[in-house]
Formats: sequence, C-alpha cells, structure tokens
Amino acid sequence: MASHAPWTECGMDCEVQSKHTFRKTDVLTMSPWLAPIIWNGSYDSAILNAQFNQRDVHVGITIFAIKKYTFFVKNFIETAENVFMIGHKVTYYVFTDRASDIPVMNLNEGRSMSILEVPSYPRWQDVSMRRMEMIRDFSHERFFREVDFLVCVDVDMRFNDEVGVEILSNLFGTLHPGMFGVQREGYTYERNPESEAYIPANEGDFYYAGGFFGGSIEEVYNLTNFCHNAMMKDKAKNIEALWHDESYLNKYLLLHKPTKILSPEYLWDDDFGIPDFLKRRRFLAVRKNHNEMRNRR
Ligand code: 5GW
Ligand code: MN
Repeated sequence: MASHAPWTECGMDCEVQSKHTFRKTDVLTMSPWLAPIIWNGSYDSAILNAQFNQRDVHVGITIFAIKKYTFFVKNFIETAENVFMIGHKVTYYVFTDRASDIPVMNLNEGRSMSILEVPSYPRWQDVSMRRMEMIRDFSHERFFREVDFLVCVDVDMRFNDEVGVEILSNLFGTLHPGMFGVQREGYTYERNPESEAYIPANEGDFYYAGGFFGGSIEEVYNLTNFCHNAMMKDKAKNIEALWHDESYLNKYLLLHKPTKILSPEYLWDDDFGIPDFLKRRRFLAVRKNHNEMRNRR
C-alpha cells in the first residue's frame, strides 16, 4: 500500500492560516532540523522587506563568466535588475578572464557591479571547481567589508520571477531540480569512500544544486574553504568527485546543516517540465548547446 506523505492527503496545496501566512500542505516546508524550505506562499515579502531594510542589508551576488560564458552576463543582469532583491543594495561580482567582453550595464539605484579578473583553466571541470577557491579568496579580501550576504550562482541562467530577501540566512542551499522527489539512495552523491566528498548510501538529507548557494560572508568562507581544500586533497590522490564542486558542496551541507533551504522554484530548468507543485519558476537555466559551448574557446 502506498504511503502518502501527510501533507498531500488533503488534496489541497495550502490553507490560509492568518492574514499573512499560509500553511502549505503539498510540499515539505521544514527540514528535520527545523530549517525553513522556501516556497511561494511560505513567507510574507512585506514583513521580510521591512525587516531587512531596517538592517540596511547589502547583498553580493557572484557569477563566473570565464571564456565564452561572458555571453550570458548581459541577460543575467538585465533580468536580475527586474526581480532580484528589489529595494535592497546589491553588488554584482563578475569574475572573468575577459574583462573587456563584459558589457557596461545601466543599473538601478543602489546597485553596482564589480569586475574581478581571475585566471581561466583549460578543463571546464576546473573552471567550475575553482569557483570555490576564488569565492573564498575574495570573501577574505573584500566581500566581508562590502556586503552582508553572498548569493553564489551559475551564470547560464535568467531571472523570471522575484528572488528577494526570503532566501537570505546564515547558510542556505537549493534543492536540485533534477533530484526533487528522488529517494536518498538515488541521489548522485560521490560514492567513492576514498573521496573527500563521499556520502554513504544511508546518509544525506537533500541533494543540493551546485548552481545556487550562499549565506553570510563567514559561512560562505567556511563552505568554499572546505570545498576547495577537499578538492585539493582529492586531486593529490588523482580523484575528482562525480559532479565536481557540487559533490563537495553536498558533503559540506551534510556536515553543516543549512539554516534555510530554497525550493526548486529558485533553480529550475524547463527541460524537467513544469510540475504541479511548482507555482513559480524564479530562476531558469538558459538553454545552451553543451557540446558547442564546451568546444568553443
Ligand atoms: C564550459 C563548458 C562546459 C562546462 C562549463 C563551462 C564553463 C563554465 C565555462 O566555460 N565558463 C564558465 O564561466 N563556467 C562557469 O561555471 C559558469 O559560471 C557556469 O554557470 C558554471 C558552471 O558550468 P555550467 O553552467 O556549464 O554547468 P551546468 O551543470 O549548469 O551545465
Ligand atoms: Mn549552469
């Protein structure tokens, strides 16, 4: 007999609890360690905006545009200007090896862009993995002086709906859109016990996406430092985890429970379709021809 999750039994997806809040009943809204899982209808933007305005919060968002991925920057920032942290101070940190390819953009008030020149690596796996080291180094050198929170995301993306302060917390991760609804044993964690990213079959809370995490500068420093060091230890043994930086991120977030978890509304790819539980698609993968992008220089 199929066992229903208790929150699906009423057949409705939410009930009004008070003027401001809804109790969602279709999806999990709290982790076993009591971290909120952020879905449409699980928070009140007006209350949170007032709260974060009072703290005069400044949010940094890091993107990497190495080699041909500079192509994605314009649309990323244009769409972010419409819906990302509206009414709050924002700095876009664009890490690139091709500063001259980054367009000059018109930004709204309270928003700025910093271009950070960094090296490129020949292997795309290293381009992706070295993000951890670079975020760590810049956290230490300047982020901690300039911003209160960091949001670290993929650049081959566009914003399609609001992403605001509801995501902010000391340490947050995002549920991977391709692993939603998959049982723990099916998660694509690193399964080699020799790897620093190893997670045994009977462990693991969620499968988090490499393309959207963040938190306070201190927490992001700790996370990126752990991941980079773990990758270096593995590299010395000629090991590279299955999903590169994402595998090490999953190991870190298993050992250090996030204080907020973002639902796949915050990282969706229409290649997975548009399921019923998904009321908003806030941040979407931009379709790209993988082989073409991979082989371009
Ligand atoms: C290029 C070819 C294959 C895979 C990655 C790259 C690549 C990634 C690159 O040439 N330049 C670059 O800046 N990146 C950064 O790594 C981008 O910020 C990108 O969003 C991130 C992760 O790579 P993705 O987005 O291609 O990975 P998936 O898992 O989203 O396909
Ligand atoms: Mn991507």
